Amino acid sequence: TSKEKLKKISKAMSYVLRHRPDTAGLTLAPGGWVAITDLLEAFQRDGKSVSETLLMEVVQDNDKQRFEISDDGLLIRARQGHSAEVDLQYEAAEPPSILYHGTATRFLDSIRQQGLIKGKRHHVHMSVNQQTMLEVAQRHGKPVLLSIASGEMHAAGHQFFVTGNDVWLTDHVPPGFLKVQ
Ligand code: HQG
Repeated sequence: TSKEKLKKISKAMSYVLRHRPDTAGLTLAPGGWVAITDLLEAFQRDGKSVSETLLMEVVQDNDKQRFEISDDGLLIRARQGHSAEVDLQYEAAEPPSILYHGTATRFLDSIRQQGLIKGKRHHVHMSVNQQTMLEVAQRHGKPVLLSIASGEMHAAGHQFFVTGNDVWLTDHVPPGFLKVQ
């Protein structure tokens, strides 16, 4: 299957599983899960025919491993990036001492004042991988990398969560824990 086709389906899945399950007549169960058969039926109603094999190809080939299949193979969810109201049920975890966040230079003044805010998403997204974060940054403009004193934040009582694809999540990063690289 062509990369473009897989990407198009991945985007449609992200839209439903992260932001607007209602547009597909779906509800996210706790954890963000929906039945794979329900998702496939929703696509079919919408005139997009996606087979289960193709869906699995999207999940497996996905560059960022955005989607996760439940252990019993029946359910699917997006690992992170949601704006829809849902409890992803991630357990709090101790972060590495430094994490990175990629952003655009045009946001720096505001970030220096407010810190990193989650906006419409549930969390601020961070990673140990600087390259990944620079790629995220490029979506917004001239990229800049911020380092976050996540170890100090954790010691100060801030909660962190880690997803199955190594994205670290937290509610807010106050300016005092940030450094422009
Ligand atoms: C910035 C993608 C002004 C923040 C990626 C970012 C990621 C502020 C933008 C995931 C700010 C929000 C999330 C403040 C933060 N003032 N701007 N106080 N605080 N910002 O897209 O982190 O490909 O909601 O720096 O891989 O870019 O979709 O967040 O530039 O993991 O799977 O506001 O989305 O994943 O943008 O990206 P976003 P993000 P997918």
